Amino acid sequence: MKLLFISPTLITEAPITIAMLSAVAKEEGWETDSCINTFKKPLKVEDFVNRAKGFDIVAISMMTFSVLFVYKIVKALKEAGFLVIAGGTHPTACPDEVLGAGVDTVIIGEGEEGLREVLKAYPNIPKGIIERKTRLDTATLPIPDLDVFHKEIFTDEDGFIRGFHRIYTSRGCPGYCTFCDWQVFRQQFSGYPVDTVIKEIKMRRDKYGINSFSIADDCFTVDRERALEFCKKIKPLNTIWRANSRASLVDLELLKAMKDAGCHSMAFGLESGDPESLKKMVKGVTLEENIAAPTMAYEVGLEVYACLMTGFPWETPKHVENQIKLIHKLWKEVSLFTVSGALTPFPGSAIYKIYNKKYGFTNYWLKPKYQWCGVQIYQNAENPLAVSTFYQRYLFDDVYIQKDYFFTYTPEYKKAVRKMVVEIGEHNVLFMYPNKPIKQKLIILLGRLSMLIYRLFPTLEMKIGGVLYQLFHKGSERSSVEKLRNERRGIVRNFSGSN
Ligand code: B12
Ligand code: SF4
Repeated sequence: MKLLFISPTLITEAPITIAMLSAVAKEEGWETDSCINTFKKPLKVEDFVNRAKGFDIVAISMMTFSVLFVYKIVKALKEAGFLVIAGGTHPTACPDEVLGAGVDTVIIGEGEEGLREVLKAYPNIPKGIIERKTRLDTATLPIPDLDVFHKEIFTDEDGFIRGFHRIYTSRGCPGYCTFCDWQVFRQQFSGYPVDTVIKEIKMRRDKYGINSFSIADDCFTVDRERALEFCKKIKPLNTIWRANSRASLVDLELLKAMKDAGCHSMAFGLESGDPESLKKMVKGVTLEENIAAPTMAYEVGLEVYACLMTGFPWETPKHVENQIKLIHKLWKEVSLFTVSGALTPFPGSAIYKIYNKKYGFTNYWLKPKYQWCGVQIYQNAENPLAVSTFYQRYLFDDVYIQKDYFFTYTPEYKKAVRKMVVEIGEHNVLFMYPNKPIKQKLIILLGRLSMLIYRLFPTLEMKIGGVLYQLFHKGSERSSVEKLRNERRGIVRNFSGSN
């Protein structure tokens, strides 16, 4: 029996979720294959249907931001007579909608057990919604099946297979952040056995030559003892890695142990420099912790990345000023502030539930205007220059705020955000172009110019950029600044871990 996994939303890297599910299907005796939509080789609806020929079940993994396209694929697959199942963040948040689009079975939450149930029952698979009330035991999960991917679509010129550097040591996070879509794991943290993770890291290193890993856990340090055990066991491997955490969940001893074990950088979801905003978004951290954690990480020698968010409906220019103060406070300690972070109300988030009626964005994902709408608008586009301006790519992407995509903002607020955009840009060029002061100044100058053009003629620069991109780029190559940022952060084959 044959199962085809489809990942329909454009991506640059192998989505490891598919490998996790494929391993389970193989345990059940199924043959598996994958059809992933990549920027390198974008697919049309009919490509998915053609690829599905000869398979007994088609399994679709869905996020929110391109559902109209996904529903067209579902319709075409059903018209061609396939059995179609779906899971992922969007089906978990909107199961009835996905079922209504024609899918036979929707699996809510973690997919492994539901998938097993479907495969065991084949050909009489349970139709409708499958939901498990309890979280599964991660210790029982097989090692992801990376053979399910057609590696050439993810392989860079230097042989680096994008996505294979991303490793999971745990699932879930106990946080309640109101902007986060955490429905799949329902605030429950569960770690994989450390020995299993180490085995997987060794396998990926030996088989694929990966020497720099990215721990994709929502929050690596939730279980401090586990994190320390991981450090102890990864150290002898002499590999380098990076991880994400929350400012309230690290301490000096732990950060030192991480650094000593090969961790070269930490990303913190700081989100805000304003105490009121932190409270209202239920971040569970204080401003003091947001300052202390990156400072400690910097002091032990880790490179620090910081994620900031703006665009919360309660915010005023005062909140943005506090954000700018935080940027200045951590100017030296942070290497890179994320260039995205305008609030996107995903359907599984509390923010969506609280505000959708008030601001009229109920079911926005079903409208053409919001397709491909995620966090960074240029990231999700086939032709990034046609949908974003220079400043949104190089400084900060505030398009959802400037264009009142979801919420409505005052002119004063938008002005304050533009000020923040330049501050972030000025900070980040130091990291991106070290020892190149002229280039740094030029980028900021061009950024300011691009901002001005955008305000006066909102589509002009994108039209020119879009045409230039089509003329000079091969296929669907990504924006060069994105490539540079990845290289500087170590998402390449042979990264030394230093700057
Ligand atoms: C690592 C990660 C990335 C990586 C890799 C993404 C990838 N596709 O592999 C990168 C950095 C590239 C990335 C990019 C983006 N991401 Co991201 N990402 C994550 C993160 C942290 C982990 C994803 C993951 O692998 N989880 C582990 C697996 C086990 O969970 P899972 O994917 O949900 O899969 C389980 C179930 O959902 C279910 N399932 C999933 N698919 C299917 C299919 C079937 C058939 C079945 C039965 C079950 C099933 O079973 C799985 C196993 O239990 C999540 C947060 C999170 N905790 O999940 C955000 C998250 C998925 N990302 C999100 C977003 C918005 C994005 C971007 C749009 C951001 C952007 N543009 O700037 C892009 C989109 C890129 C893309 N096309 O995929 C949102 C999605 C929200 C939504 N409602 O759509 C999340 C949930 C973050 C959040 N909390 O808000 N991301
Ligand atoms: S944003 Fe991060 S800390 Fe907050 S709930 Fe989501 S994963 Fe947890």
